[in-house]
Amino acid sequence: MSSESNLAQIGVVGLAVMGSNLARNFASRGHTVAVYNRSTEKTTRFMEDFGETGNFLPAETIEEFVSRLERPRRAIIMVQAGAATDAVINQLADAMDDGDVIIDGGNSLFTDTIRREKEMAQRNRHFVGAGISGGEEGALRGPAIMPGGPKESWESLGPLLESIAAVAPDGTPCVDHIGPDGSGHYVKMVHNGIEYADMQVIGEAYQLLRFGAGLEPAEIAEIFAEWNKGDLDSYLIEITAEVLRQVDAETGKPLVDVILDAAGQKGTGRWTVKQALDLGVPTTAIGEAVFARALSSSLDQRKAAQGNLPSGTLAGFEELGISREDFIERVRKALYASKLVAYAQGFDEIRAGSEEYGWDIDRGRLATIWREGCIIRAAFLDRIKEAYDKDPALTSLLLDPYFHTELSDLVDAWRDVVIYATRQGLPAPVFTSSLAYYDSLRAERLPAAIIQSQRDFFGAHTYQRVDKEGTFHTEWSGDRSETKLN
Ligand code: NBP
Repeated sequence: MSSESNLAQIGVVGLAVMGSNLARNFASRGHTVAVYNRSTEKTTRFMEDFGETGNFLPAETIEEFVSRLERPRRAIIMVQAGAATDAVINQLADAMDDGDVIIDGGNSLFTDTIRREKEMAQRNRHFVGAGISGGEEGALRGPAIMPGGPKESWESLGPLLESIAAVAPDGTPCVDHIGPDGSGHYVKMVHNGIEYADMQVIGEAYQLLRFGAGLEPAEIAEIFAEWNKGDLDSYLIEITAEVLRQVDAETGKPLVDVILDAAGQKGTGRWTVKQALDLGVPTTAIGEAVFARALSSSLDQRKAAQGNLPSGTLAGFEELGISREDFIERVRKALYASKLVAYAQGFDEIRAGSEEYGWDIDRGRLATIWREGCIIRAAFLDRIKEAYDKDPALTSLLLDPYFHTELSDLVDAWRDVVIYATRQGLPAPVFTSSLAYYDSLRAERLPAAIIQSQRDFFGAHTYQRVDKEGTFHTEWSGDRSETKLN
């Protein structure tokens, strides 16, 4: 019910799926919510559909919308990332006053958020880039929220955001101030990168069970449902079991068999990898997952190659000499180990970003707010939280004593599965590259010494020695003597 007399505690701009669900979530917690959308039809439809379910104040112009907010005004933008978000921020800033707060809840690139916060600070507007995860359902019932921006804004926004956020099993709301300026959108970006890797490893496990062990989707659904009761307990495993049970009404086939196997992407996975490249963080699991989606969508190339490239001699499942039950369990372990690598790498990228941009992100607290509401919610985030709480400077999650013990139990099966996948000609890029990452991390010597020699050979790029301080160059095209340069 709208009323001219009251003012709204919060406003939502953008009434597509995310904005309308978020507005409904705020209203369901007893807040009065001003709502505005560029095209008025959406606002009208929103009021027709949901106007009676809460206290909404609809507006037809930005000025009217702003006039309906109590001070300091707080407006959350849920529109397309990029130019649309910039346009709305500027319209709001024009209509608002000093000290008002503009929150961008979309999937904005964190460097845009850094720029926008600076621009808004010059105009005495508080700007908060808040990563919001959980999709449509999360927005409506309780998302995980990752706000950056000034600490003062968090003080005024915190209680409002806590009221709509998901709640972890121990009662903690899944929202926390991540750090200054773009840190909220940065961690949301990495969250999405981890999500790409998590989805891909589940896909790889499915592929091995389906085409390696020859199981039907409904049987794999039961296996995933079982896995969901143990270490792999997570939203993504849970929904995959549901997906695999789904039968296409038109053909009677498992739905997964009639869906085109070309994965889409909107960009946050790609951003995570680009940023990782810029910071020199080896997020190989996320990178492979992004490339796996790109490869799946290269339909012309795939069509040209299907049945057309030599496979070499492949081993059938039976020739592997293990029982189906044993294979299933090894795939579970390989999935768990690869997933650990993906999360460890994602948290490494968060530490690197935090250092680069001076954000001081607490990784334990971040793991806390990913335990509910968001797409990567998983039981083992409790363990990640404990690991960073125990040692905030942990070099790699894989070195935490709990995960170290888990890995001792997983690594043999992981190696076996990578061998089996290769012998069967079934692609498992994240399983495989994560194992290579793991072995690289634990190796005493890497072939990088060869690379350093090559670089010195053709480009005089110099090298360091293991046995003495300094920088050295060998006269490769001369007498091959070594010079110490400093
Ligand atoms: P969309 O990303 O599809 O954006 C649609 C909204 O943007 C509409 O309200 C549209 O208004 C508005 N808009 C556009 Br387009 N250009 C505009 C402009 N120049 N000025 C004002 N408004 C403009 O909506 P969504 O899927 O609800 O997502 C909203 C945000 O949340 C996005 O940043 C998205 O990445 C993020 N997000 C989405 C999900 C998800 O699961 N979908 C999850 C997490 C985050 P109109 O009606 O007048 O065209």
